[in-house]
Amino acid sequence: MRKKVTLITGASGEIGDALIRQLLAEGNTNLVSLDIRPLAPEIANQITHIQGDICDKSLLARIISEYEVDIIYHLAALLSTRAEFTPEAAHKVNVEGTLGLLQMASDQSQWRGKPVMFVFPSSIAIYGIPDLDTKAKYPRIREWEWNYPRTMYGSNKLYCEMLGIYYSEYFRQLAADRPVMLDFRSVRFPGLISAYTVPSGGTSDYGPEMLHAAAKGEPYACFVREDSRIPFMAMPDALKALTKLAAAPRSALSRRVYIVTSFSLSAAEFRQIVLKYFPDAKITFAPDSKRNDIVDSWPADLNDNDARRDWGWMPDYDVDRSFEEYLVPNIKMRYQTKLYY
Ligand code: AKB
Repeated sequence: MRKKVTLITGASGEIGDALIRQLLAEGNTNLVSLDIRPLAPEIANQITHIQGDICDKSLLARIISEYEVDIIYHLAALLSTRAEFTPEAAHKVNVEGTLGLLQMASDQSQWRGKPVMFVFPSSIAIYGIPDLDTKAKYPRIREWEWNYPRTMYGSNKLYCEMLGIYYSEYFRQLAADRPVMLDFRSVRFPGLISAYTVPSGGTSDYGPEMLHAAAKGEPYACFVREDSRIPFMAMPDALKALTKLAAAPRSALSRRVYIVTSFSLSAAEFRQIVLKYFPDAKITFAPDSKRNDIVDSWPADLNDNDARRDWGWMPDYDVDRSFEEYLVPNIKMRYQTKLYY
């Protein structure tokens, strides 16, 4: 008998690392992780880790031969700024990697006669608003509005949402016997902020970078204008969204892709909050017009009513609580103890 497991891809990334720590703390021992990089040393011996490429089909076949994969948290991705420098490589990881995993989950669902749950973090990057006037006219965007991404990463995420819906609803739609299909569920995240990791390769990174630089006592030149505004969320709420959506009964869900959000800040407001906790921080603005254009095309705020109504989504951390109780104390501790990972 194969052991029933939860598979986490992108396990060494910002969300993956935090999710594994939370699942372990909750006593979940049936975890298998996959990443091109090793796991952080503190968790490496608590979970079966497979180091390899998400696009390696033989690796996925090996996982299936050893384990009955019940839930997949597919977190592996190349983020928006990095993807602009290597668009084809991003497409390979973000789209081909996801397609391979969807095919694997689809086969598994048929084999065992029960849907594999496929949980997928999508992003605010799937939106593309043409200009700042339009951005001001649509201050809280819904799931179906402005789905015109401008980046390779945003396009990849939007297409993968559609692939997930296809494999859950329409796969083999012309066949006489409809197979058991996977159960795809996705949340569109705003910019995420973790107290423990600085993201790399994203375009919403100026928020977390500003905060981490201040905590380390380093100067920071913010790469967007002071008025640039997007929504953000603290990492514990991101984990809550993923696990709560996974736990929701299928019958409660009216969509497969939901917006979730927490608070919206301009870069100037973000700086003000950081200065409240780190009054000596040296934060200046040196906008990079190209990266700023990407941020300008993302919504100022999101409307997550559907998630609230269908599966009781509600962030635990508003802006004050995020900084006061989660970000600032943990970041201070992290840099004081030099516990970097
Ligand atoms: C990025 O900036 O690419 C990500 C995202 C908004 O999905 N943080």
